[in-house]
Amino acid sequence: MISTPTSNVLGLVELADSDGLCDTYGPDSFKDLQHVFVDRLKHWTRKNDHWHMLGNDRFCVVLDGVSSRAQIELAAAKLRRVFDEPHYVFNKPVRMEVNAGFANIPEDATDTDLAVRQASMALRQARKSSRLFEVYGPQCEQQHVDKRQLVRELELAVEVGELELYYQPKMHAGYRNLIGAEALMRWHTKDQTVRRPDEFIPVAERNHVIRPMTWWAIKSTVARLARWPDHLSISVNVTPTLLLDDEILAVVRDALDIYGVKAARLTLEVTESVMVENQEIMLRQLARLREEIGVRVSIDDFGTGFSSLAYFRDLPADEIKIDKCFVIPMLESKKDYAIVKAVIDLAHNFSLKVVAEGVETGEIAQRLANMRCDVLQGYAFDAPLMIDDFEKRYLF
Ligand code: G
Ligand code: G
Ligand code: MN
Repeated sequence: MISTPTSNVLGLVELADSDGLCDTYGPDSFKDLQHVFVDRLKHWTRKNDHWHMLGNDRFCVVLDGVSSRAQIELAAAKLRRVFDEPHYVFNKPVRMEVNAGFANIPEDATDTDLAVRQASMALRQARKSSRLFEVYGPQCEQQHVDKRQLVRELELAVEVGELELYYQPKMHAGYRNLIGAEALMRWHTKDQTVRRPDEFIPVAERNHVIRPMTWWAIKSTVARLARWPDHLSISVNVTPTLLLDDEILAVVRDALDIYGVKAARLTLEVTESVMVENQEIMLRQLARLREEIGVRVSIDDFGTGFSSLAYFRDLPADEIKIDKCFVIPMLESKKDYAIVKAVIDLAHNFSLKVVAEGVETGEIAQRLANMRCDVLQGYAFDAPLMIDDFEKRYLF
């Protein structure tokens, strides 16, 4: 007897934009939608297919006897038909969009783990390009980290305490004594790697998770200040869009109250991009933080944005930080030197303190001091340090 090898395809189907549906229709109606989603998928499958749910919102199915691209397309066409019919919520039609990813299960496979991973990559690709489905192929591999996955990991990281603040010393330019530190976030992941902010802050900023992360950073900074001598201050980075959120006033005020820390010891660093969008609201919020609470405000990465000088006149800030891209080459590049000099003079004319970041050599430190720069930060003194190292070296 000749046995015809039957190969199979594994499919993952997901309800598109389930967050949006839940927001629009509320959790109860959304539960109904999820039931409809599963019912329709059951209707889509055939007798010999095996299916189960992966979590709440993913339907995983082994399509029996399907292997060629043409067969997958037929299955997908039926999937489209099944979901074409709107579902009615309170007499209003709701169109349920789905995305699907398919991958072949090799004949000699002992489990479906690989196929699930590949189908998942294909699904991600389909979601990204807003297509009904995608079949796994090399093009799916080129995807970077799944952003949603990263956001989920970050949420967890905040909860289980995988985030840490490193501290980089800020030195008085003239006397070279410690005046404080900048708190810089690091993520110590389960697999023992230390991830830098560039790897996760931009993603966090496009998601709600930046809020709990920043509130945590502010509280930790204030708690740290409570243990440090009174004359030291700490700067913490705040994503400009969080200024649009009134909660920041309460978070800062409560932290200072709880730990009994003087407001002026806390500096909030916001990037110059604050001046670009929603300028008025953000400036007003900075003014409130300074005037009502009394924290210091520092404009970070100064010189890299595109703001006009007009705002400078009424800038609710205490300090500006010259971006390291001007400081690092300032001795080789006349133009960068001129920018550094111009920024220092401009700031002083408006009674703002100036911090130079990216001070990598003693020579640059000396030149900046001669130019009357107020505060220095950079590898010439130290890189951002783990808290124990920082305190051992500078404090206790
Ligand atoms: O040390 P460094 O590579 O860590 O930091 C890179 C950039 O990441 C900094 O310029 C800073 O703007 C940003 N950053 C570091 N820590 C934080 C943080 O706690 N919150 C926000 N919003 N940005 C941070
Ligand atoms: O938020 P802000 O842009 O101020 O963060 C400072 C960034 O600059 C951090 O990523 C920090 O690790 C980095 N940094 C600090 N000192 C130096 C330095 O001397 N040289 C360089 N290249 N980077 C520095
Ligand atoms: Mn900063």
